[in-house]
Amino acid sequence: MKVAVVGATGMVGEVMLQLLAERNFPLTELIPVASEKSVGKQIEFKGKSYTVVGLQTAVDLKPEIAIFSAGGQTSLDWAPKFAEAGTTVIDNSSAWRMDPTKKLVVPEINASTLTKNDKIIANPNCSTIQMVMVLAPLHHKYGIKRVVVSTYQSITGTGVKAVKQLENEYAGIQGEMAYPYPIHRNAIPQCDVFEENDYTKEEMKLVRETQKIMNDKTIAVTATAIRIPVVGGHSESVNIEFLNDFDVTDIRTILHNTPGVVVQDNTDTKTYPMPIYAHGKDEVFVGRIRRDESQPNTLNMWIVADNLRKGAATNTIQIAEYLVANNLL
Ligand code: 11C
Repeated sequence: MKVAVVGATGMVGEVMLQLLAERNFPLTELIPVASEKSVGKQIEFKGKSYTVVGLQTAVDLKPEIAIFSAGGQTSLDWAPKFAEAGTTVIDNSSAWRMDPTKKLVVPEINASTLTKNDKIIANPNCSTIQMVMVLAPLHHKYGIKRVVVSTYQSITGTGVKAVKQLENEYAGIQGEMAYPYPIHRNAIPQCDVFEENDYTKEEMKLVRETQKIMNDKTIAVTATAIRIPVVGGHSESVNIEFLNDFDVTDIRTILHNTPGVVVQDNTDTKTYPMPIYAHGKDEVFVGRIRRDESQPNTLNMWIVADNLRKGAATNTIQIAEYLVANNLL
């Protein structure tokens, strides 16, 4: 199977390649693709060297799968061209997520909706993926009425430029800024740009993508997304109001039995999820599970995941694995 990785030299692209190798994805040919300035560069994959090619060359090679992580405009311009050539595109940008004709997939939740006709499949935003991984099994049992989420997001979500900004700030060097403010010793209450309603795009992704993935527009979500000087993963404080009363022990049991979710929750041993532990892992970690004593049927919890893994590359590769396993290419 020929697999193209579009954006192979980027931060997420590199993790994609790492995962394709780690998980022994059944590829026979890798086609690393990047923008014109990277064409001709060599990249290493499983001990072999590959030459980075341009987008048109990759389309012409007709890969079975093209994994995109190269920004929204590249996806809008090129995903249809790959699809027309018969390639199934799994797109990690926000370009196609809210298109009603495209599926927005977290494999553990809704991969079963995929068919051979889905030629462009959208991968959700990182902060949404880790949250719905926990919400979905609980919604199934108790029915979710409303979610209030505050995120504490890793600078890797912004990309290399942000990592460089933090390194420069540590070193006291004046350099290019990814954010409008210093990030070292700071918390910036703005992830991405503002929309007309004064929420950021990141906050609105948490609202809209959650409803689409969980296929339920009645779930009310409100979000505040914060950037913090952390690299290992995104953290989320999540307050969930259910339609029905619940049992906290049962909540822990449900999450314990959910594939891809790990419960780290013991106040006696000070056990709870943190980005330093989630870093480099594929699972979503949940802890600080406790009843909200201020109103009925409501729960608080803390969710952490590596935003470049389950939040991006892992979820994408899992979609590809599902397509292969179910003969959907
Ligand atoms: C962040 N969630 O942490 C973003 C990065 O829509 O795929 C991923 C943006 C996206 O800033």
